[in-house]
Amino acid sequence: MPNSRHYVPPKIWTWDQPSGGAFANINRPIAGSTHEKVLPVGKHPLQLYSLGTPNGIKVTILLEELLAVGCHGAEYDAWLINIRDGDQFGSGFVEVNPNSKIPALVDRSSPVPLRVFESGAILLYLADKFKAFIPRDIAGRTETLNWLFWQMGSAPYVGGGFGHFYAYAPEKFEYPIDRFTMEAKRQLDVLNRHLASHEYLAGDQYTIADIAVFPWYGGLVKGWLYSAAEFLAVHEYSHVQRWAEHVYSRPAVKRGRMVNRMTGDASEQLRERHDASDFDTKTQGKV
Ligand SMILES: N[C@@H](CCC(=O)N[C@@H](CS)C(=O)NCC(=O)O)C(=O)O
Repeated sequence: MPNSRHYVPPKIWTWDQPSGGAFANINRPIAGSTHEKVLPVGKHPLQLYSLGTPNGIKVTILLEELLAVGCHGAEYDAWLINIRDGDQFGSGFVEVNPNSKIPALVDRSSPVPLRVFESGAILLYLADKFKAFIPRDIAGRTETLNWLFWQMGSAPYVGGGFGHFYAYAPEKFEYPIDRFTMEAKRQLDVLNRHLASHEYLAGDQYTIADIAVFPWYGGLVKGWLYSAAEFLAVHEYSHVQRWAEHVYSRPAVKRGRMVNRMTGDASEQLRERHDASDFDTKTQGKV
């Protein structure tokens, strides 16, 4: 890789060299599929194609929460999309999500299957469909959507910005690390100030806003992301810590975090989920 201090951008950028760093092998400047691959379909109404990343587990946490409150229509098959192997560029996946990113959902409960992509859209779709984890009153719904969309717009600065340059880039560059650390800490402070006087993000009810925010910012303060807890001094965000602990105490959150997971403790990795009993019998240590 050329030294960034001496890099002069050419007139027109061309894709002619590996960019270096983690994920370089899957990064492409063009959309569309790279190979033919039909997606599998299981027995349940909802078919989820995903991976246990912060964006992926938002959806499995909500699905487990819905099942826990008795929404049987939320039964789902969760298929593994291994993004490091390029599964997101298979033709079947691209038909469900032209943006080639997990998570993607197909609702097959009506005669014409409905595709839903973008984790925020999936959370809102499921919450509306089952009338759960989203307040019915306009003020509560609006505040939930405020935080849901805040998360969708903010987290890319944490993942694609801070996490990329702090943990994944081929070298440590001070400029982007400074820039994105500043922004990640500012976002944590936004949450911390709000949670100082609110039990949950949208008020006194646990909603899809908490489910969207927890995997990213709960993950940061719990030290799960980028080995960055000390660097970001996450102990300073005591209200976020309190809230994250509270959200994580929910059994459905613990189950949702296990689905499609490929890293960490083997007993917490349920690579695919097709039945509620899979949590007891099909985790990595057991298969
Ligand atoms: N805004 C999207 C972001 C999804 C996303 O970035 N997914 C990542 C994994 S967390 C992915 O599939 N990356 C594969 C790739 O970039 O090729 C959402 O929230 O659904």
